[in-house]
Amino acid sequence: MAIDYNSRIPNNVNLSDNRRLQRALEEWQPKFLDWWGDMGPAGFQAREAYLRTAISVDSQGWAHFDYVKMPDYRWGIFLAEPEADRKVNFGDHKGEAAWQEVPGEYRGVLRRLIVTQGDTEPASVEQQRLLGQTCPSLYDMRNLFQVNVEEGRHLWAMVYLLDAYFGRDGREEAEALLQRRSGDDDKPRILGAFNEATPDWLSFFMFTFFTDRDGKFQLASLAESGFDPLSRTCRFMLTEEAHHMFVGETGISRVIQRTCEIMRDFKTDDVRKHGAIDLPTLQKYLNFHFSVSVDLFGSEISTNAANYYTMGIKGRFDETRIGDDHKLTDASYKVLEAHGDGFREVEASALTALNERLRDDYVADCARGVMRWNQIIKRHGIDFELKLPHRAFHRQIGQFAELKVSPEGKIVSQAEWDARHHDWLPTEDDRLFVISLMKPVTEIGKYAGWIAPPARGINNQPVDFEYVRA
Ligand code: BYC
Repeated sequence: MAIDYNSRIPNNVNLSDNRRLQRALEEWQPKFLDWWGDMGPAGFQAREAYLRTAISVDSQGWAHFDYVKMPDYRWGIFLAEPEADRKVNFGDHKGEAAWQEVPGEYRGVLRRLIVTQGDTEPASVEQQRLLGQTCPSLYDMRNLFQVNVEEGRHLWAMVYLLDAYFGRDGREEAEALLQRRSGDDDKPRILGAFNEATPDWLSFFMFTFFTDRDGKFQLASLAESGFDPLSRTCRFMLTEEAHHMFVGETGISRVIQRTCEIMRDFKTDDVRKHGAIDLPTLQKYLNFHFSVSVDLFGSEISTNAANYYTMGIKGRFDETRIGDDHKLTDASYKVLEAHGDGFREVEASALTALNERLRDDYVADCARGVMRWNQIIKRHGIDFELKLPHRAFHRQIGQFAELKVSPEGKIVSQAEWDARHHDWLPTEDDRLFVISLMKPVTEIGKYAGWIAPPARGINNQPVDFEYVRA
């Protein structure tokens, strides 16, 4: 489906046929650009970056690469192709035709979910705002900007839904999405992880691996929605999300690669003095980012999640591939509960356990990535394994938030936590050390000493391509 690039807002939703919506979005556009100017990548707005833009939503058309100054990026509204005769595939309305309009009784709930999803997008741009100034290479700088402009587009995707389907309330929410600020005491972003700082590139790679992966699973569940415009929007967003996780996974792989090379070449574990990041520090960053990201799935037992499902608004990951009744009224699902100084599995209602089920899918996906990282370590003959911490470790949300739990999954006393948490989470010293490595490298084809160059460039370009130019 071709995208109309001639209008002020590129789109494939026939915006020019809907004057009211077009006006609402054209009024929001300059406010978005002001926000981008204030909160987007600091210091690089006039530079030309080699970015990918969608020119149509089919598999060939959306990967068009060219140099662009970020403020000139064509943010727009792109929905995946409609599926003929699509149905609501789960919950009380299973089998009914998918909704093209918001069902009146679900208006509030849907708006809330769309706002929560939308809020994460500008939040991540705000969190990453200063990273361009310490990039390890032009290749990495370009990847950062690609992620940033696409998060901006994901905000557009949610604002489109708010403006198109939620009238005045939707317009107010669209404004509020540009008012909240990541980490702000008075008007913070909605979800915890999006108020954490991303002060260095190690944090950025961990964020794009762990937190963008939450995006993958949340978007995939919303892509199952009976509200068809939400489903189509999320399906297209998922194609962009894949690149963000690639940036995270390969970013950490390259850090590990460099660390292992130094360990091997200098026959030492003390790689810090050679300007690399030691594996135990990587483990601590991993522990932190995994734990704040598993929080994003909400409480283990959630009536909200049960309601979203029963209403047909938010499904499971790969809902239509699961072989059950897609109603779950009598089904159960295993969840963990604290028992002694550890945990045991108990049966819970499958409906209220839906957050936990999605978290299970997420944890399994993370584990596959960690396994690939460990293969790099193994290939270097080094006896060290990165591990995902126990899911109850360092939680702020849900039933484990009250507990102190070690990464191995042992419930510990406050005193033991106080004595040991420096071994489990990055300390001030660790953070200062990582930040001390963050010196910008902007010469074409050069890479910072703490990270290996990528195996290949973007869009078949060489690794010494001028990915960002003056
Ligand atoms: N922080 O029943 P509960 C992405 C609130 S990432 C703060 O436990 P529920 C991206 C919850 O709102 C994907 N508050 O949870 C990645 C509720 O508040 P109220 C983002 C939290 O509702 C990288 C209360 O606690 N998309 O795209 O079942 C870069 C009890 O709720 C948190 C979505 O999240 C938290 N971590 O599920 C860029 C999808 N967790 O109602 C982008 C839309 C829970 O009592 N959101 N609370 O005031 C949802 O589906 C659900 O809102 C949640 C929570 C899964 C987040």
